[in-house]
Formats: sequence, structure tokens, C-alpha cells
Amino acid sequence: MRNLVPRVAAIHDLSGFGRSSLTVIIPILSNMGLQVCPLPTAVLSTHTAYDGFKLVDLTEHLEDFIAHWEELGVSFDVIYSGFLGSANQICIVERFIEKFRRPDQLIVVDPVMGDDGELYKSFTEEMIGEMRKLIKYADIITPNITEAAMLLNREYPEQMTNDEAKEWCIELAKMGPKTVVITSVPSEPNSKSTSVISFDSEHKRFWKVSCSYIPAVFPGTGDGFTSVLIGSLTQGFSLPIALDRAVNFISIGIRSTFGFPHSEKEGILIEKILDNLKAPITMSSYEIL
Ligand code: PXL
Repeated sequence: MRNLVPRVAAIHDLSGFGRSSLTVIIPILSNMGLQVCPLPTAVLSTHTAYDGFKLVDLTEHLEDFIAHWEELGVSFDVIYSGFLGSANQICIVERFIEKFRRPDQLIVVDPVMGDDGELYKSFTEEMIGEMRKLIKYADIITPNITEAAMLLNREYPEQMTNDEAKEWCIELAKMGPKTVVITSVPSEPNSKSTSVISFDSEHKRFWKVSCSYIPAVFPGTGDGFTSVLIGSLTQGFSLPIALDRAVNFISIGIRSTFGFPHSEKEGILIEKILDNLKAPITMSSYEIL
């Protein structure tokens, strides 16, 4: 049975400053009518893009927290994992899914590992190997193009045709997840846009949503994107409309932020656009590939 309010186990870090992970995920999903139950993997002073960040690893406490939820019989409509601090934490998430798995549930793994062709500072080759195992459990994965390249052990591409992007999605789906969503897919040369490409392997359908490219990297946009996707699917929207809403939310967020002389590291000013999540759908731009 579904919970009265759809409930999400959110397995991510809590970074105090810089708008990423739980500080982005909780407001978005709460605004969309979901109850967020965080299982914090680590507490950081800031996300890892700031030099000198301080980190308290919570790995040794996770099993105890999980055991308490089990004792209470807590059940989740969605399990959503993101930034993980070590190979061991990735294995803990696998065990978490095995314990709390239910037939009518949505399992989303955002294989947060890097951006712009680079691994995040705390990430190792061993963790990429573990992430390849974790994605087998997922209904949906949402790598950006950098993470997709790492999972597939391929070069980071500067450009990509639709056919190449489709082939990457098919190869990722062969690794286990039912639906693959790749974000920040670069377009053909000279194109001023970037795309999200998705493959629903059960129904053999490909979707594409494009948006205009802005030369800025804001940490936390992947967390915001996946949160809006999850919120929309849980509200009963179709996959292409959920993709559309997620792309629109992040595009509006970037455009609302870019005009200010504001440090990109602080992330997009989601506080100014959270109310957009309550708006009815008035337009959509997805394509079938
Ligand atoms: O948004 C991804 C993310 C999550 N958590 C931490 C990060 C980052 C990206 O930089 O550093 C700690």
C-alpha cells in the first residue's frame, strides 16, 4: 500500500553551504507533496567545489539508522540515492535497497561522480566500479554525460549525435536500469543547446528535451533535476512530461540566477522559483527520437 503522503528515502550528503544534495532535494520534493526521509551519508561544511571543505563521514552510523527504520517497519514509495562518500557506502545502499524493496516502488540512482569531464575530488576508480553494480538495482538512473562516460568506461564526448546518444542509453540500460536519463548531452557542433536524452527500455522509447546552453556550471543542478523528475513521476505524470518539467525548472533556475553577479558555486537560487513547481503544465517541448 502506498503511504498517505508518498515517502522518499533520500540517501545523500548534507552540505551546509552551496545548495547541493539534501539542501536542494528536501525543499523541492516537499514542495511537490512528498515526505523526504534523509539518510545523510556525510555532513559537510560546503559541497566539494569549495577549497578546504570539512567533512564528517557517517558511514559507521548508517547501518544503525537503517536498523532502526527496519524495527519501526517504515516503508518507502521511493528510494533515491545520490552523492556517496566511499565504496563501502555504495554497498550499504545496495543492502538498503534489498531490505526496503517493494514491488510498486520507484528506485532512482543518481550516480553522482563528476561533471564537465572531471571526477569530483572525493571519487576513486574503485567507487566507479561499485557504482556500476549499484545501478543494476535502479528503475531509473540519471547520470550526466560525464558520469555516463565513466560508467561505460568511454571518453568524455565534446559533441554527440542523436544516434550516438541513443547507443549510450542502450548500453547503460544493458547494465540493469529500466530507464536511463542522460543529462547535459552536448549537441551537434555550433548548436547553442544542450539536451536530456532518455531511454525507456521496457517500452523501447527514446525521448529528448533540449534547452539553451548557458556557459556556467552550478553545483546541485543535477540534484534539482532528479528531484523534479521524481516528484513529477510520483504525482502521476508521464516520463516525457516529467523530463520536460525537470528541464524547465533547472533552465528557469539557471536563467534567474545567471543575471546576478553571483558566485556559481552557491548554486541556483531555487528559493526564488520553488513556487513554479505548483504551476500547471502550460507548455512542453519533448521530442520522440
Ligand atoms: O550535487 C552534487 C554534489 C553532491 N554532494 C557533494 C558535492 C556535489 C558536487 O559537487 O560536492 C558533497
